[in-house]
Amino acid sequence: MKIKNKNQADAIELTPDNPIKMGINWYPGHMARAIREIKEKLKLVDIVLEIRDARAPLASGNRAMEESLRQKSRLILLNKVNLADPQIIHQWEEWFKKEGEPYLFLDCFDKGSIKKVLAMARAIVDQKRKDSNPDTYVQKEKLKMMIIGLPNTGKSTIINQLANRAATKTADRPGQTQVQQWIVIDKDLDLLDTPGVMPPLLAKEEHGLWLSALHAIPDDIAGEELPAKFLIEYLKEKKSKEFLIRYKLESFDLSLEDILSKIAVLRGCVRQKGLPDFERVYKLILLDFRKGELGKVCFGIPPKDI
Ligand SMILES: Nc1nc2c(ncn2[C@@H]2O[C@H](COP(=O)(O)OP(=O)(O)OP(=O)(O)O)[C@@H](O)[C@H]2O)c(=O)[nH]1
Ligand SMILES: [Mg+2]
Repeated sequence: MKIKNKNQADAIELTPDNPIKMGINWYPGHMARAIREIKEKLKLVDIVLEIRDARAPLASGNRAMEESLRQKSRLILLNKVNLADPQIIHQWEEWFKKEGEPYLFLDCFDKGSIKKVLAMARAIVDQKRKDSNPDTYVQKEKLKMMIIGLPNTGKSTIINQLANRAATKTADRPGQTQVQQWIVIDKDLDLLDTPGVMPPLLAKEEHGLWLSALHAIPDDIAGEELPAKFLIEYLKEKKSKEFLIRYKLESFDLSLEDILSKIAVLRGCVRQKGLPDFERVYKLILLDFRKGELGKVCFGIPPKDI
């Protein structure tokens, strides 16, 4: 696996012996059903909050939903911005502005951001009503919102933050929410939580690696080795200081194998006879990365030609 430029979608050179060539894909039958059920409920809601991961602003979208969503008011929420690289996020903000699509980068545990979500959603719904009925428009008090997005992007957590209580279950793994659930916040706000859904086919094969690293795709789909190796190459290229410090590495010039061996020794990941236990190292890297211990990241820069 060779990485040319980590900020670009075509970063990884695919080789015949690279299983990514087969495509990391996670689209079990229940997801097709979940997408169908989301589409059925669209007519019941005033606005869709589409939750993405701020660390992969396009790759964590869902092309399979685009056509249906075009008919609805939509607010794209790029969640977990506290784990994302601020410099690249700045470029994405410019890109979203140009696209003219309402969006907000947020850390949903921040109360101010959550208030902003509600204000933005209300403003979008009101504006649409005003535009379609300029003469008879009256502000709508009751708002119904559907929350959709890839698995593990923080949909249920955002609902709980909006509700200010544990109204729905959350977990730090994909696939927690299995069925749709209406949550009544107060007399003026109903929210529909939905199971996380993946697109049937990823736009780029590399997105499978990114989404596995971010844990939108479960580890038993992609395995841990490829996402962990991808992350090491990414962090080397990015010259992540946090990565060097965390694993006490003396330079970015070390080979992948040397880095894995050094981490194995440092963290005591050794089998009998002193052989390194790389499986444990892969797990450990993914765990550290997902907690934000390896620095702030963003996979992919905005496309130039759109
Ligand atoms: N750092 C950080 N973590 C977050 C944020 N939002 C959610 N999380 C964490 O992300 C994990 C997934 O949250 P959920 O709300 O269960 O995600 P979901 O999208 O409902 O997942 P599914 O139901 O599996 O589709 C949990 O461990 C949350 O604590 C955020 O803004 N920042
Ligand atoms: Mg959920």
